[in-house]
Amino acid sequence: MTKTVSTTPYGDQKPGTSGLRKKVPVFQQKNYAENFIQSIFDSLEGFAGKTLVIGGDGRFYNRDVIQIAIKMAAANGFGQVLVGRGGILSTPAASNIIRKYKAFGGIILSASHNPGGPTEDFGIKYNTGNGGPAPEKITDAIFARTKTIDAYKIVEADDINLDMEGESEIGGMTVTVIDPVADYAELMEKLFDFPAIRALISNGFGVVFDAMSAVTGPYAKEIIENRLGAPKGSVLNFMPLPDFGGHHPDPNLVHARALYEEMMSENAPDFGAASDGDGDRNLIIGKGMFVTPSDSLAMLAANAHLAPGYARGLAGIARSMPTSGAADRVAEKLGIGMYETPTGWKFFGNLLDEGMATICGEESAGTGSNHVREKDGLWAVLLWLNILAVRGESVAEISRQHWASYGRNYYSRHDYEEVDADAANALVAALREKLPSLPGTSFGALKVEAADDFAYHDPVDHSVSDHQGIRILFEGGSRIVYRLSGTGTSGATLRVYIERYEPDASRHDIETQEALADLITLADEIADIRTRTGRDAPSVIT
Ligand code: G16
Repeated sequence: MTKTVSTTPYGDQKPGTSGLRKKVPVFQQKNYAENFIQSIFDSLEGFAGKTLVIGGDGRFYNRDVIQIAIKMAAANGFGQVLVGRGGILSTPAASNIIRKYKAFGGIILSASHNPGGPTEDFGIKYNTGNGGPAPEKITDAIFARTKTIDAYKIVEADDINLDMEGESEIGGMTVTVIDPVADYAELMEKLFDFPAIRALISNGFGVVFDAMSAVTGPYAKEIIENRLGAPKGSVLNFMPLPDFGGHHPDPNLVHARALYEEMMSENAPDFGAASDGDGDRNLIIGKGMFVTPSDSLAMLAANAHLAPGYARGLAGIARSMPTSGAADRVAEKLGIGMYETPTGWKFFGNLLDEGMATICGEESAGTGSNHVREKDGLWAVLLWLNILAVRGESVAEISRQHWASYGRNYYSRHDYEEVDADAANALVAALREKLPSLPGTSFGALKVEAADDFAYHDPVDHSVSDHQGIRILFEGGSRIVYRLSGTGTSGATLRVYIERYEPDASRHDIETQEALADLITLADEIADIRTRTGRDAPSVIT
């Protein structure tokens, strides 16, 4: 039976860079999740009788909100829900399911790389029929609706058994519990040369993949161990846990430190990788060689034609603005389009749908292609393995050769997490005011060529997104970029992105922080970071 429940609005349901992310106790407030889900449905049109995909990264509160979302979908008139067994669907797998089964859209429950548990983070995001995150036009409409909502619809029914595959019916709607891995594994097998990767591994090439007790465990077990023949135990932390074992499922050099140390050790395997909470980010480390996400994008783009799915070449490459310019040099050499978008995978959607870009990437450990409309951690791992199998060289050799032919973009991101939001906003406002006075100014050997607040003009739908990050561009290709994160759940996170281009191959072996030292000092000086945030050093350096 469908009932309409009266509710009152919450004022804080503005979706950020990737959906609504809050602490679990916030989501547990009366009608909080229901209000947001109903606001999603109220912002969409024409879904009666259509299919909705629902799944999440298995974190604490996942199962509860899945049951709510199913009952609300039924009450709102969807014809079918496809839900992953156990409530599990990685973000890229959900994107694939939406596309493959021509669903109207999908609800993905995740707070990505943020920690999980009763007092940690949770999130809800809506993806459209192309499989990608809803564009700003829709997230703005959802937010507007959350501010006026006065009722939501839900059917009164027993919970669905999420642990058994098969069909059932709820309030006149069909619910199909599906295998979360099968369709995704099949897609990967189409894109990559599995026999070549299998041969590489059977010849003793060592692979280790850390699933960080998050969603990619079942996917990596099936693909890397079962289908590609890596020895049992190659996939670490493969059981998705509601609290990720108490860790941050964030595949960076801080939270995947153990993997990094293993890869830098004398007996390291040939290839180490990790993915995040919901399976869309990746970390790539060769024996003795960490590959930055920006470099990984450039190297994957330069070598993608070696994988069957990309044998015909790329139409174009897209990267978020703060991502290093390494990929731009590859696009230039290949004579293909290069697009610079704001942070947020949603901005790649139009470029992918229009066939303008084939591969996209972000400094925040996201890489992906037109095979789905989300970034895809395991996809990046498999493309690397395919390239390694064909080239027969190590990650370190491929990286060095890449720098020798294109030059090296030294790159680092410094994060100041959970700083006072007012202080962070004041810092950005002060920088904005300074912008007109900066061009032409010299700081030691560094001369400012241009300085602006990045605005994106979407070449497809002509929408404009302003205030996407402060850029200070120096002569010679160095850059400092400042922006506030849109994914945090408490206070503000200031991100400072620092980049220097080094064409000279004899200078490609400098430690990154050392290579960037003058820019790092200057970044603090120009924005007055220490004084304004009260912090002596960044909380995370990647
Ligand atoms: C999300 C977005 C990415 C973005 C990242 C960091 O990733 O999908 O496009 O680069 O957040 O955003 P911010 O710098 O605003 O924190 P994920 O993996 O968290 O879904």
